[in-house]
Amino acid sequence: MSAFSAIGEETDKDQNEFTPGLEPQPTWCPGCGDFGVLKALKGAAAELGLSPDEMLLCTGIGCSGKLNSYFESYGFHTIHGRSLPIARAAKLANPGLTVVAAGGDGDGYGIGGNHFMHSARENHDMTYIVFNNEIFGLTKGQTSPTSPKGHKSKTQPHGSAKEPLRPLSLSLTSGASYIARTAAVNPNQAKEIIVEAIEHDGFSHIDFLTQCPTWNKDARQYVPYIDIQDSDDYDFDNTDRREASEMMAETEDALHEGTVLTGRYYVDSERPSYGQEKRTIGEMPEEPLAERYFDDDYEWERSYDMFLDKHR
Ligand SMILES: Cc1ncc(C[n+]2csc(CCOP(=O)(O)OP(=O)(O)O)c2C)c(N)n1
Ligand code: SF4
Ligand SMILES: [Mg+2]
Repeated sequence: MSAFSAIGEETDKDQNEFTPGLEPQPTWCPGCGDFGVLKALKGAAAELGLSPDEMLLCTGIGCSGKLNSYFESYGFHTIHGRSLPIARAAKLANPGLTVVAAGGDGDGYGIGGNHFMHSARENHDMTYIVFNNEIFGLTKGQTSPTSPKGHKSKTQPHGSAKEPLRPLSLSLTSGASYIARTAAVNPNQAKEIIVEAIEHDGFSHIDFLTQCPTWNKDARQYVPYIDIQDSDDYDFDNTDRREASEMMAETEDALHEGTVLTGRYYVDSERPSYGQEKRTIGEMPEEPLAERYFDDDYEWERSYDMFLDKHR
């Protein structure tokens, strides 16, 4: 068993392609849910037949942000809350790349919340994984946007007086076209969801419940969970916006009452991604922008000259 298989067994040999040659030991604490995300992402990349040079993984800052140190692909460990704008720029410059952005609940729903909303609204073709452990892990357990009301921490010693943010509902109203919730305690479901999210052409958001046994002592908060697609109790059409919205609200209410629901909440395969919209109006390069540097025949358009021509 490698250092990366703390949760679940290694089943697919090809996953090892995504383990860095110079294998850095993860500095995550024993039992941390982040191992489950790494395991699921490696499994998904292998199942999709991707190779490390076809992928870009952009991460934010936090324990979650360390993901790309342990995942072999192109990587960009960005600044706090800023993985999405970097990921978007890379996707626009090189449309053939499979782009995954990842970060924590503080990173993505707090300081980076604005980027989350607008990346979803614009339907950029990428997968965004948010490690939701309901606290700031790296900085030692402060209250985060998803901490439940009443949650005690060093920053809220008498218990948080704030209602938590509702990530699934926010994602839907912002415009994400694939929305799912999974949990590190089930890397198999998580892997399947990541596969679907990467295959989806548009902005895919995965709210990934990850336990933090060090700073959020209720580390088994995500066990047991229910898969809404496998349960007869939840019959809804996840291509219908209104039904998806109701299912999300029920899920978000249930979480803090101790019932953990996971699954695919919304899938809109009809809506064109941002890249597709840009291609339609002739504003999207077919080849990676970087190739222009090697193309002797390429006629550079100077934006300053274009500006002058337009206003002469
Ligand atoms: C601009 C900026 N503000 C604050 C910090 C300090 N900081 C580092 S990680 C972090 C929060 C991490 O929480 P989360 O995003 O939930 O990730 P986790 O560690 O829980 O995976 C903060 C506030 C920072 N690095 N940069
Ligand atoms: S502090 Fe929490 S989130 Fe960070 S590595 Fe340890 S268990 Fe994981
Ligand atoms: Mg966190």
